[in-house]
Amino acid sequence: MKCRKCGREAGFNMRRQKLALCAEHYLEWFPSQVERAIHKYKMFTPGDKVLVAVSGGKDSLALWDVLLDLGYHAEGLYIGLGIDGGFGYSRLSLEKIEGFMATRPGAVLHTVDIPQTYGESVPQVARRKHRGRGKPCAVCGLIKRYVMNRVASEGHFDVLATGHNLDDEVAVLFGNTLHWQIGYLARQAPVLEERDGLACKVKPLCRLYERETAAYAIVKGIDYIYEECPHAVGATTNRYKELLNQLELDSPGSKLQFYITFLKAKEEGLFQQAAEQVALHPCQNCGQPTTAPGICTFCRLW
Ligand code: Q46
Ligand code: ZN
Ligand code: ZN
Repeated sequence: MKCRKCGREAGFNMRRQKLALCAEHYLEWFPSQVERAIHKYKMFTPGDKVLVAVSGGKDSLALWDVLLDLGYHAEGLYIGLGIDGGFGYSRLSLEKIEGFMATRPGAVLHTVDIPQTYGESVPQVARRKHRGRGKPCAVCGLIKRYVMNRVASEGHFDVLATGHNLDDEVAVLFGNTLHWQIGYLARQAPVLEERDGLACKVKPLCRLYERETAAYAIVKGIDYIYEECPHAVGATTNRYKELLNQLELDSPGSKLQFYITFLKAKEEGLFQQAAEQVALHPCQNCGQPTTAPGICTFCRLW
């Protein structure tokens, strides 16, 4: 295989678009794809302040790296969940982020440590609340969404960017379709506009495959945490990912096709009825937007 740009030996083959590239040209191609998605979905402009949620994994660090290289004003946010899993998952994640920061002088990181700030780790709160049948993910998701939104609004950020890649998006889409969760389908999008104190959320990697973000991180020399969160083991989305990988193997490009045709159908008005939004009002305790009467679900947790 030869690189399409320079004819040298290609190390990367994107079968979905029959594109082979050498390492040097891969490092040009990947950011150009991110930039394309930012423009296509009108995510943000160079004048905007972007808060990137970083977990220490390949996707979020690759995203932060690309946004900084592209010249965007992108600050990081790390949420310490207090998850150990026998190998110090949270500690290791932060170490990777700090390692990344050392290569990026001037990069700004905001850190919110949940056990230090609220007195309990995510698994502890989940156990106390008996939510989610032994899995802290429901509580964790709620806490992360809350903290991200609070930091974004207090820091006057224009958008909150997450590292969700195409595989993540397609797995969620598959699950939502399998159960015809119309409300979730109506809300799944590369951009969720700001409303009533809820920060605008964007996913600039939504059209890039997981293996492509991993390749970018490796070639760029970004040291990221390989281990998944210990609670992700056996997650339904991982099973969907395996199924979809099988499909992709037989028919390259099918994941991207599934996602893009879904977005197109939505643009044409599918799910519009379900897109009607529940009214939000400020929580009586913390002022963050909520649909719950009186006090928000986050404040109720503590
Ligand atoms: S929700 Fe669940 Fe994740 Fe939180 S507890 Fe780990 S797997 S980190 S995306
Ligand atoms: Zn080349
Ligand atoms: Zn509240």
